[in-house]
Amino acid sequence: MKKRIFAASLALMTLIGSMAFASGQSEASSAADDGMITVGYAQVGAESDWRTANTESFKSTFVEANGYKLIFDDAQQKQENQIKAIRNFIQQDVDYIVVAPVVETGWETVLGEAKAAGIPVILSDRMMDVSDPSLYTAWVGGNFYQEGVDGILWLNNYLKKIGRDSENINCVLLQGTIGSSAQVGRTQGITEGIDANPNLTLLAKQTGEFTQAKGQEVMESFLKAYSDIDVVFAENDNMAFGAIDAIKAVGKVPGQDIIIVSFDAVHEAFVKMIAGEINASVECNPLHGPRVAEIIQILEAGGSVDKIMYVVEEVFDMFNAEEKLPTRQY
Ligand code: GYE
Repeated sequence: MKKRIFAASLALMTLIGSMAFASGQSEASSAADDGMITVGYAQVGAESDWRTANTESFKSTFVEANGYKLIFDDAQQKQENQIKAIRNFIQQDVDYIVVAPVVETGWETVLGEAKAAGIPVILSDRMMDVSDPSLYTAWVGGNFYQEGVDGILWLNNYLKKIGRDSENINCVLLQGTIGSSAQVGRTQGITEGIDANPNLTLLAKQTGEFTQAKGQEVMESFLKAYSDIDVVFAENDNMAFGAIDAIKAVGKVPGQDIIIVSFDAVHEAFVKMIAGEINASVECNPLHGPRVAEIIQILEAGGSVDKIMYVVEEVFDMFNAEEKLPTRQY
């Protein structure tokens, strides 16, 4: 359903109507309009369980039965692929473009092209850092900085609980894709929290690209370099899964010898919290399909939406994982 085309055809019909042969034209124009809203989704990739749940949320929401045609593009974690996808969406004259941007910067040109074509852009999950906020209509996602802060709060409380709050505690940090807002926000929250507690030391930080394989590889190198790691922060669960394997491989017990705090709180993280291998996972909700659909419905009805919408999130840990697991949707 193309509003712009519809408006143009209305104008044309009025003109033609005044020339006294309107009816045939109006039938032709409604036949060309199938009533569907076409949405192009430029997805990051398939790097994690979180991402899989996010893709599934879009694919199950934007279905024909709900009045949508979804054009889905997997950018394989590459910004240039996302830029190409957005240009394709513009060329196909979609009604809405949705982007989960791989990184925050470098979007001005392509969003300018979408704006010039009159196609609203909705950001979901990760943020863009653009000088002109009118380049996108709205953003919905998690508060990544707050998630980092919450991870540190959890650790500080836990250290107190187990009587280690006056010990020197050595931390390492497995970061997400550098320059992605999930990485930027979580890293800031975590490193500020480490700096604020004189007992916590950050030995090293390095990206594990949000994948299990890279998380394992980086954790292996941390374990080679440092014999006295007390805590690993993994900026997503999948990197924590990789870290668990690396920790086991050197004969240590994940969750006991090395405390693991991760992010996302996907299903498998609950299984690992119940097993005591992950100590805590800070929730990041991936089910943005219905949220974006709601934004689109409001815009279709001529309403306006908040520019920035944060999803409320919780922290789960080894103490409540078993009780909470049955309530989880991803
Ligand atoms: O934490 C990670 C995924 O942007 C919030 O991306 C998302 C992050 C999520 O790959 O698992």
